[in-house]
Amino acid sequence: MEHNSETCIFCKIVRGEIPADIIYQDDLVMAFRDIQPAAPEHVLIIPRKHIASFEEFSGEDVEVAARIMLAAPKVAGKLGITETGYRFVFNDGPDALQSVGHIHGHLIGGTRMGWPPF
Ligand code: IU
Repeated sequence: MEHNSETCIFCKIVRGEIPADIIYQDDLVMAFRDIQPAAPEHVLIIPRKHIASFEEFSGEDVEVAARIMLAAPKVAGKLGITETGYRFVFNDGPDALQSVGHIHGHLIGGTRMGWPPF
């Protein structure tokens, strides 16, 4: 898994080196469409800062963590799924199948989902 901000694919998106379909951004977070959508609407919300996992969040990142959560309803509003609802999921570590080592929340919706996810 990627732990280096120089080569991290999501850091490249943050730096504008790789294009992305950006839905929302501010000074601390960015939200863009997943390239392999798992649902009719699938947006990733990430910190601009390279934070690999929940374990890497420190006390300095409280505002970043809050801003990720605050971005979710903004993104849902732009996607038009506020009323129908959505899921906001973080995969952290191997059992959760995290594949990109820059923490990201999957905001998915636009369809009726099932639970549990396995
Ligand atoms: P995961 O929870 O780490 O497995 O999620 C990684 C997601 O990043 C996955 O849904 C990919 O489709 C998505 N993604 C992307 O949107 N753009 C990319 O360049 C790469 C992965 I690499």
